[in-house]
Amino acid sequence: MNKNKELFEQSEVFIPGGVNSPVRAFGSVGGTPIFFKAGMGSRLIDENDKEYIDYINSWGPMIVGHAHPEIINAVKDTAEFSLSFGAPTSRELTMAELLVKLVPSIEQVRLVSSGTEATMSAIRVARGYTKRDKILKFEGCYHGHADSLLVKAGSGALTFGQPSSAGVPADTAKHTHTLEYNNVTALEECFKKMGHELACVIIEPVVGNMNLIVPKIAFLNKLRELCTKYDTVLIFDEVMTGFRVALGGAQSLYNVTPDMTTLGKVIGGGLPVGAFGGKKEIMQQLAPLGPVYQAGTLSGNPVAVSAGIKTLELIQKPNFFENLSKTTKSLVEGLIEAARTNNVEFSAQSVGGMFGFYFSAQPPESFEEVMVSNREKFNKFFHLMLDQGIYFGPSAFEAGFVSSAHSTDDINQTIKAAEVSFKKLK
Ligand code: KE4
Repeated sequence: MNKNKELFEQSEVFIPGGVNSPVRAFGSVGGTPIFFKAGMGSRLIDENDKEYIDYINSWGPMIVGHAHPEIINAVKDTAEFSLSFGAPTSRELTMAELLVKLVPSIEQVRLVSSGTEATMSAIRVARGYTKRDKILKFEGCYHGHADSLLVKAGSGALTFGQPSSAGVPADTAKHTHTLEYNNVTALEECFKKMGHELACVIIEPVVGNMNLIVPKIAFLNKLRELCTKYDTVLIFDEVMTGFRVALGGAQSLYNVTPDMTTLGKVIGGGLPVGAFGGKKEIMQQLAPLGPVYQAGTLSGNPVAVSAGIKTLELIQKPNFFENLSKTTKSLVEGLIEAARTNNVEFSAQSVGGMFGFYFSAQPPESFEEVMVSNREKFNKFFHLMLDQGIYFGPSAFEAGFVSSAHSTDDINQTIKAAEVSFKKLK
């Protein structure tokens, strides 16, 4: 009996859709979600004891691989002295100092328990600081599931073809304006029309939620220029790109300095940690100093922060990102070559430790272009690879992730499986 099927059917009785996050349900690729019971390094083991090479990495956090001994020990060493105090701890100070050191645009930072809390709080601070209500985001970008951000969102919201979610009052959504990503003209027109009304712009500086989309540098520069001109807070949502595309995040890659940054995923090392930070004068708006309220029972949780601190220590090792980028590039190049030799229309690209692949001749540069890539082929490829023990994200609208635990053998095994899959796809 396939335990995944059995567990999924039981889960559907007690949990909506059988999952605690929609993308996990395999809704857009079809088939039964895989229930995992263990991970180590680049590998996952499911409940049928089948082994997979993991390219989801828990959607980014597991950048040094699963069950890294030093992270497990850091968690154990902290947990044995209680799991939570609801009071300040020295570990939160260590984490804050680390984030300020590694992301120079962050002068002050507050820890929360998820990326959604980070972006939701950053928006509220920006609105409190500017005393403006309107916000601007980009179609296909996903910033978590706070009401004002579930407007033409990406990731699971896109996967299910519901870019704007039910349950979000029109009165809330009306303050959220959306533009096409990488469209400089639309940006200029929008600011000319409502720049002085915009509290903030929130953007994924490299998009990972409508598959991987790379920014045009002119677009990011124009965005920075306009936010400065109109006193609009520029928020880089680096929940996914932070400590994933480079040690200093996408802002260090493209040399564009935001006013605020949101973080998550890698900074928790697999445990629930998010963060938002930026200019001190903006962050001082926060209670207990200022009028913007924000709080959290488990914010800065010592056990979760210990996993994050250890992860951030490990990724600061010399050449960590050079090696991670090299491994990710070799995966992408191998996939492209395997598709080419089998005459399958395919493209792929990577930025640091994240990658995207598309059944279209070129990588998409906008939401519109993503929507025309061949989803049917993606879904077939996904399952052909899954059957061979290669676990890519179960959606054409997600990026993939490589860890420092992925070996040359893992990459070679993946490419071999891709050759078999492309042959069948032809
Ligand atoms: P969380 O609330 O899921 O921790 O973070 C929300 C978030 C915010 N900003 C960006 C750029 C993000 O990518 C995310 C979450 N990413 C998705 C993956 N596309 C999480 C996976 C899921 O929803 O299950």
